[in-house]
Amino acid sequence: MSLIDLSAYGWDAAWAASADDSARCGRITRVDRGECDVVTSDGVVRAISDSTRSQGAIAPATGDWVVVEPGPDDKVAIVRVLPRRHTLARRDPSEQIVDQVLVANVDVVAFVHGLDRPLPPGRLERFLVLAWDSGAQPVVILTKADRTELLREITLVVEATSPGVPVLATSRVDDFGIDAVLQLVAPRTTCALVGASGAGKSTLVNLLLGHERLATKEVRARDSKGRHTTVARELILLPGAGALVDTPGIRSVGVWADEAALDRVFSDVIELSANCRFADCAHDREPGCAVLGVVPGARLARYRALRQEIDEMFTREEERARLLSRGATGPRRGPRHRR
Ligand SMILES: Nc1nc2c(ncn2[C@@H]2O[C@H](COP(=O)(O)OP(=O)(O)O)[C@@H](O)[C@H]2O)c(=O)[nH]1
Ligand SMILES: [Mg+2]
Ligand SMILES: [Zn+2]
Repeated sequence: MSLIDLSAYGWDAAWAASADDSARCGRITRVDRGECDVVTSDGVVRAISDSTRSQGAIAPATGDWVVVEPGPDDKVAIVRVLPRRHTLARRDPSEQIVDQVLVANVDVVAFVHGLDRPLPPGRLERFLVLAWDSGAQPVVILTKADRTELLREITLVVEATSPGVPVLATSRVDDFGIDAVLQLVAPRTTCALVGASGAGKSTLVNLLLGHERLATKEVRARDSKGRHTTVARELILLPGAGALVDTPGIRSVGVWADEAALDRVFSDVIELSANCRFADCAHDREPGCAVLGVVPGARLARYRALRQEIDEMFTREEERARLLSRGATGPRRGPRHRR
């Protein structure tokens, strides 16, 4: 008799097929200090990553489905990470030349922003590139709607910056907009909340859970900066709905993505460029450019800068692949496609 129904966490026939019949499987709900919490059908167990046996290069991440075996003490050992579906990743802020998986097996990536502070469009675009690249559905959630009189205006600007991305607004006052957020977290799916510290992510989780389950802290009134209260990426099951992943504030958003993700974020540029006179138009000062003067210059400049960043990422990755081809381990992620 199992205590926990893993299908509520998204376990399905395809996951079962990718594991051994006899294997004991579970989902990582939290990673900290080199250990993980893994929810299995018998309950939550503490797990260590058995790096000698699991694929050396794959560090388990919150959201991963894993195979576990009995380990030392009362812990279990992670012996295999099942092949990931959609993965939210960024460029590793410390190593720079590799990606860092933030959340594995995610269906919806929600960028959360608090309306008590301005939203730099470049930051929104960077998050959206990562979100589109994950393969999950990107969403923008504007929290603290009670803190602005310009909700409609801001929403319109954000929508114009995020083609194809639903934009929701919420407030803890009267639970404004919470039902719409709940709709994003369908049963057996996983929704990750990402954004700056103090944006209101943990508050949102609490509102959705209907009780104070996570610690939130007052932001400093002086500058609206949040203090880091959420320290680990944590997967939480919403009764009757799906799973939410609360994350600590993300400061650096190094882009690690295919150009296709960039094209999604800047689909206005891509669509217009079909009418540029030259096929390789850089939308800089070329004659017959259909983008210049239509897309705001600042957005166009950010597009060019992100393109260059992605180009440099490929150069670094190709360099790394060359180095690795002489060594033992393979790349962490499948090959990417340069256009
Ligand atoms: N006025 C207002 N404050 C909010 C709202 N949601 C969150 N906050 C406050 O914003 C601060 C940061 O919230 P928290 O959920 O910890 O942010 P996190 O770092 O993204 O998890 C706390 O003081 C919350 O009480 C809201 O809808 N309206
Ligand atoms: Mg938090
Ligand atoms: Zn052009």
